[in-house]
Amino acid sequence: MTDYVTALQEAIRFMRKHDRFLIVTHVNPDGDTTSAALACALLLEDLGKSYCIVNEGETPEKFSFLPRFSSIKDLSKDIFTETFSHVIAVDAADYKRMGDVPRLFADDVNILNIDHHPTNDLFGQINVVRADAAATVEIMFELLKAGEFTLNEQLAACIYTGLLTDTGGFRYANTSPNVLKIASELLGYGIKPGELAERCLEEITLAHILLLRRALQTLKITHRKLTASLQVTRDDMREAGASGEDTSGLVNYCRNIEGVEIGVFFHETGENQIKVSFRSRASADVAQIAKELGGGGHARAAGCTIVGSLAEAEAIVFEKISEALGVQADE
Ligand SMILES: [Mn+2]
Repeated sequence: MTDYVTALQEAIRFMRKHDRFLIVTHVNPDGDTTSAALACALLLEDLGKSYCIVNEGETPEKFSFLPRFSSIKDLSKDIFTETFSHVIAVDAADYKRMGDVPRLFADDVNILNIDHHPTNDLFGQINVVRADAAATVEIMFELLKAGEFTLNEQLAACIYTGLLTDTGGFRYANTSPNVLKIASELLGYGIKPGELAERCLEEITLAHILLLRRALQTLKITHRKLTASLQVTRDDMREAGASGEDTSGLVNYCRNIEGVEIGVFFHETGENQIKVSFRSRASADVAQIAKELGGGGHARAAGCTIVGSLAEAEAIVFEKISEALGVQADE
């Protein structure tokens, strides 16, 4: 058996053996981590186990159609009276990605780490990590098969949603034969692909558009037109009535410009705190750039947080991009 198949078996043993679990999604949760957590919850229910799903903050309302969504807790708002010895982390590339949630961990904690990020540092006691999986839900599907769980419409909706969001609607380079094979099987369980795509990918909030209007005023084309970037300040967020969720997708406008290799989005999330999102088109490894700045991700999509002003963050990021592309920012 390969290490991966062995790890899947260990994960199933872990879920069968213990009774109560903490399922953790990553900070700024997306469709994949949320869907993977809910799929995990459904599998645990199937085994007669109890669980608590926690994110360090809010989980986007747009995923509220998913089964058990209302059971996801917000560490910053909800009250917790217990600690957990058995933790399942989904779609978190490293320990830091769980944010403040580890404060709920017991001293004797055992972590099952299920993830598909190439930058995953194997922080669990059990690590089910496959970097060539398109999404963590793809691994959840393999776990479900390996454990001989029964697939149903609710599980199918979770897994399909994670695939849909992490492949950008089956468009990104990670859309493998396996992804489409799984999607095809899931459609046999009565889920509605048009409705799911509408909810996850098409529908945008008014705040998002108002924020885009402001962000576009900051558009910068640098590095011989190979880089495009946008910025959003806390004032922009306030005036657009936007929450963090409304910034999602803004970075794609940069990357989508003809000829641009790297798209960058700078988001001032606090005093001297800048969240930076990267997207690349074909060759630049933005995971490497993000990792050098204390973040992580995938070759085509990555992110990090920089301490400093917007201007300082821009200078640091542009320098890293110059090194990666071999082109000065002002050329
Ligand atoms: Mn993912």
